[in-house]
Amino acid sequence: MISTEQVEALADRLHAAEANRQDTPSLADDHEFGIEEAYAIQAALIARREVRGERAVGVKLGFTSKAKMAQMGVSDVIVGRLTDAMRIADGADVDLSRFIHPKIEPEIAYRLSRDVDVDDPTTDIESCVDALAPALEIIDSRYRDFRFTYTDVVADNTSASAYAVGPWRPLEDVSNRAVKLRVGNTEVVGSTAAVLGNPVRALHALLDMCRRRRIPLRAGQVVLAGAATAAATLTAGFAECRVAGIGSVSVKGR
Ligand code: OOG
Repeated sequence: MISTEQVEALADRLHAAEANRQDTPSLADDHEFGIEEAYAIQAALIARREVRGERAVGVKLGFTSKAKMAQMGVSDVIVGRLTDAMRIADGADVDLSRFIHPKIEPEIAYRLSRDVDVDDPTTDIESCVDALAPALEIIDSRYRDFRFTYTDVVADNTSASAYAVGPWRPLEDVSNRAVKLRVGNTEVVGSTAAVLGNPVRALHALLDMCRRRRIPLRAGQVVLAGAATAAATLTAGFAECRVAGIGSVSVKGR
């Protein structure tokens, strides 16, 4: 158990790591805290971003695929928050010096068409989305060597750092589409089925977590359903996520 003061102090530590692009050891090395407190640290981190003038624009899921679970040794779905400062336009340059050790992941994004009443047990989350798109997420753990525990990564806003969304399109079944992540000369191939069997299931997992963690979901927000493959190191040059039948989205590392 940690005190409210410690929650704030640990949020300061993660916030400074991000601001100074200087990694920090796992919080779990010298603090014992549970998942509730981890989400409290995450909320305190987001509050610091809001004080800086940033605005919540969506949420992201993590560890919705076995490849990611195996890569990071964590086996429970997690949720983090996206702000407007994390948004990169499709095709835009991304300055790599703003990160510590960025990695990139191919994803499916959903768009919320209305506010979601997370407290209503009859809420039909699928009826609250109106579009989907290919997406790229840049993760940049604030922890040294991406070494963290389940509670650490939740506290660190699930490594959220930046994201880009391709052209939105009407909803359709995307349960088994080939996914190609290209970063420079490296190519990683996977399937949307890696995301909980069907990315739409990520929406259901999200609703459940937002209910428990008091995270609001608002019209217009973006939901990143989680990586369909293991993450790749983000290097200078072209990076692209292409999903069969859905299209592509890219960024350019500089
Ligand atoms: C945590 C974030 C994982 C995903 O899509 O599974 C994630 C990390 O690996 O640093 O975003």
